[in-house]
Amino acid sequence: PQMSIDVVSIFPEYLAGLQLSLIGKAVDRGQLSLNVHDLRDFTFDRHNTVDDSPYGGGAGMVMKAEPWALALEHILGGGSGAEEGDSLPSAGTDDAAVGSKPTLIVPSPAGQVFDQRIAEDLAGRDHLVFACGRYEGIDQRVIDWAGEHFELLPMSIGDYVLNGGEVASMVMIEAVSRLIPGVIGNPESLTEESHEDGLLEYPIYTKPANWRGREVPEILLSGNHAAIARWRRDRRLERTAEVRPDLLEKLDDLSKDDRAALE
Ligand code: 6GU
Repeated sequence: PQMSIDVVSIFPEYLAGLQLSLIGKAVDRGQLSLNVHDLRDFTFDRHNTVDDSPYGGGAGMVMKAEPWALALEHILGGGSGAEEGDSLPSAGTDDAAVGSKPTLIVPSPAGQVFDQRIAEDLAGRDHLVFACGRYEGIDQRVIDWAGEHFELLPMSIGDYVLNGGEVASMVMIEAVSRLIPGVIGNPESLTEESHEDGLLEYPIYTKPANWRGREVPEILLSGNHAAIARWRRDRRLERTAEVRPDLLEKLDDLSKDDRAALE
C-alpha cells in the first residue's frame, strides 16, 4: 500500500465508519492499509484499566502511560506480530528500513490547527499513527517517550472542545486519504476545490433549468466557456469576501479582473 494508517482508541467501533465509501475502497484496492487498535488490548488487569486520577489533583482522569507505550510498541513492530483485533494486512511496518520515523498524530485542542496544507504534507508520508485520547488527556511521559520513536504532531481540528480524539482523527484521516494519488476518482476535482487555492467554491446547479420558478443563471446555459469561467471566479471571490475575508487577505496574486470583481 501507498500508506499505512494505525489508530489507537478505547472506542475502536467509532472508527468503523472509515471502512465506508472512498477510504474503504482504497483499503480494498490495497492503496491504503488501515488498522484500528483497541487500547484495552494492552492492559492486563481484570478491569482493563486505561485511566487514573491526576497527580497534583484536579477534575477528571488521565490516561495511563503503559497501555499507550505497549500499543505504540506493537505498532512499531515490537515483535509480537499481528493479533486479534488487527485488520489485515499488516501490524508493524518497516519504517525503520527506510530510515524515517512514522508520524504520531495526537489529537488535542492544544495542538496546531489542522488545515489543507497539513493534509497535503501528511498525504506524502508512508505511516501515520493516530493516538486518540479521552478524558483529560494522556500522561505526558509516554508522549515524550513516543517523541523518540515517532515524529510527534499534536493536532487540533479547530477552536472548540470534543470529548476525545476519535472524531478529530476521522476528520484528519478523511482529509488526508482523499489526497493519496489514485484514491479519489477524478484528480481534477481535487485541484478545483476550496482551500486548495484559498477561495471558496462557486455555486453549482443541475437539471431542471427551472426549479419551482427558480432559474439557473443564464450564463451557465450559454456555452461560452471563457465567460462561464470568469462568472464562476467572480462568484468565488464574492463568496470568499463575504464569508471568509481572512482567506482573501492571504491571497497575493489577484488579477486586475479579480480586483474589479471585488469592487
Ligand atoms: Cl483534535 N481533540 C479534542 N479532544 N478536541 C478538539 C480537537 C481535538 N480539536 C478541536 N477540539
